[in-house]
Amino acid sequence: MDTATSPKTAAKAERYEYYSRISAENMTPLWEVLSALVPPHPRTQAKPAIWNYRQVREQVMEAGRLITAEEAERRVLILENPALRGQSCITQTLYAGLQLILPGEVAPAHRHTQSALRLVLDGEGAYTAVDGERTTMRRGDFIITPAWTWHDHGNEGDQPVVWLDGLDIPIVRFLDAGFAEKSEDQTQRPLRPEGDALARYGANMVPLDYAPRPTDPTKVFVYPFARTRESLKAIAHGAPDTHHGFKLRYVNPATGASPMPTIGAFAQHLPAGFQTKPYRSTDATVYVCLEGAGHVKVGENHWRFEENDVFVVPSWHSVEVQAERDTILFSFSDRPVQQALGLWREQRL
Ligand code: 1HN
Repeated sequence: MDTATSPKTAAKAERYEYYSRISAENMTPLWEVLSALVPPHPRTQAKPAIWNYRQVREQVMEAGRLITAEEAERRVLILENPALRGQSCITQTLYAGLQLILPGEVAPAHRHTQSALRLVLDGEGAYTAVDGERTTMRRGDFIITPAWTWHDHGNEGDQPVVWLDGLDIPIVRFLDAGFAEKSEDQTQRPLRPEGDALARYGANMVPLDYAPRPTDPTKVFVYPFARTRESLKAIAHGAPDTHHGFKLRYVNPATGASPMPTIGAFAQHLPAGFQTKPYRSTDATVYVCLEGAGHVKVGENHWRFEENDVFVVPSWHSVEVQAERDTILFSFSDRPVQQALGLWREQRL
């Protein structure tokens, strides 16, 4: 039969002619896109990816010769998911970047509705100030600047300092809920001495009249790595969890919720030689190796990782980690958002 005039082809041609007519009214047929709209399981556009710090460190330093922190406002190389180039995101919902601050520089004070975390990777002597209190940035420290908190950074030491930024920029962009404001003061005047928030809110106590709402971010804006590391080492007895090793989540100590409502953060210790069983969850996760080295399999990708390497596990991709040495991984994801909406799922494979 002549396919050009078969009844099936004629019906299709009639449909397409119809689609083009309704398109003029900004309408489109659901039945052509339905299965893509409600897939049987997450089909993310994001791809697994890794950034080897050893390979990119020199390019981060090069930015320090091209632009000042003040001129840039924030001197950051954005880590873009290779399948989402141009969108400033490392996953569908999260942004990540490597920020450099040189000795003597300041990154001026501002605030925005986006929430941010920092994970200190390289160098010493910098500080971040959050709502009037400074914290000295030490390697592995997990520091947060919750939504609408004033924050600025400075480097009063003699070494370049690099940290990983993680922000909920794509989430806030999706919701069209972004606001930002620059401070008149480049650098915030300290309102409290360093360590005040940790003493008031991070020592298993809170001020007498402190009654946070369940979604309030924590007042503890720094989780020193020395403490995290001590806990991870102290719980490493008995059998590690088959899929996670010895893994803890960071919390707002006053509520038990995640430190910020949009980003969850985790730290895990994998003893030397330990291999995790494959695991997947719906929260695309950014991992950073703080100590040790090993191999990771994400979906069909195999990589070796070492200290300061950053890798991404997209939604519903299986992840398996093999630790060559005693290894500590930091990770963050949008899990609290998915849990609040009743969407989060995980599977131990
Ligand atoms: C920001 O405020 C910082 O404060 C870093 O260090 C990265 C990316 C986009 C928007 C704001 C910072 C950022 C950012």
